Amino acid sequence: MTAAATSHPRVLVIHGPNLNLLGSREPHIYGRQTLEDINASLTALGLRLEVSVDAFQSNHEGAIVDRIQQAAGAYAGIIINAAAYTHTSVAIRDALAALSIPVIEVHLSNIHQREPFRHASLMAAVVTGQILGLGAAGYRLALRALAEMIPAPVAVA
Ligand code: CA2
Repeated sequence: MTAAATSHPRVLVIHGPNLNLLGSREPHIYGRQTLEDINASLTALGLRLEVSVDAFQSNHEGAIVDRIQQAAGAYAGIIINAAAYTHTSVAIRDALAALSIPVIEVHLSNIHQREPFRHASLMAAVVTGQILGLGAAGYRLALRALAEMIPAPVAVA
C-alpha cells in the first residue's frame, strides 16, 4: 500500500510600496520588526498551521497587479497590505475583485486614526476582511483566519 500524499495549501502575502523599509524609520507608527522578521514569523506559523507561505514585496503597482493575476489557481488565499496603493489603486482593487479566493487586507497602523487621506481603502469592498492597527501581529492573525477558511487538502493515493 502506498502512502497518501497531500500538499499544503499555499497563501500569498503581498507587501506594497515602502514596506521594505520597515524597522528602519517611523517605528512609533509601524513597529520595529523588519519585513524579513514578519515574513519569517509567517513562514514559521504556516508550518504549524500546515499552510505554506510565499511573500512578495514591490514598490510598483503593475508588478502587484501581475502577481495577483498569477495567484489565481495557484494560491488558496491572499494577505495584502497594499500600503499607499490602498488609498489610490483602482487597478489593484480590480485585480483582487477578479479572484474567487479569500483575501485579507492588513494594515500595521489604524488608518482611521491617521490623516483623512488614509481613511478610505479602495480594497475594502472587495476583500473578505480587514485587520488594522495591530502591528505585525495583524499578519499572523490574518494567516490564522485564512487557515480556518481554506478547505483541507484532499489526499491523493
Ligand atoms: O499601516 C499600514 O500598514 C499602511 O498600509 C502603511 C503604508 C501607508 O501608506 C498606509 O496608509 C498604511 C506605508 C508603508 C510605508 O512603511 C514605511 C516603513 C518605514 C519607513 C517608511 C515607510
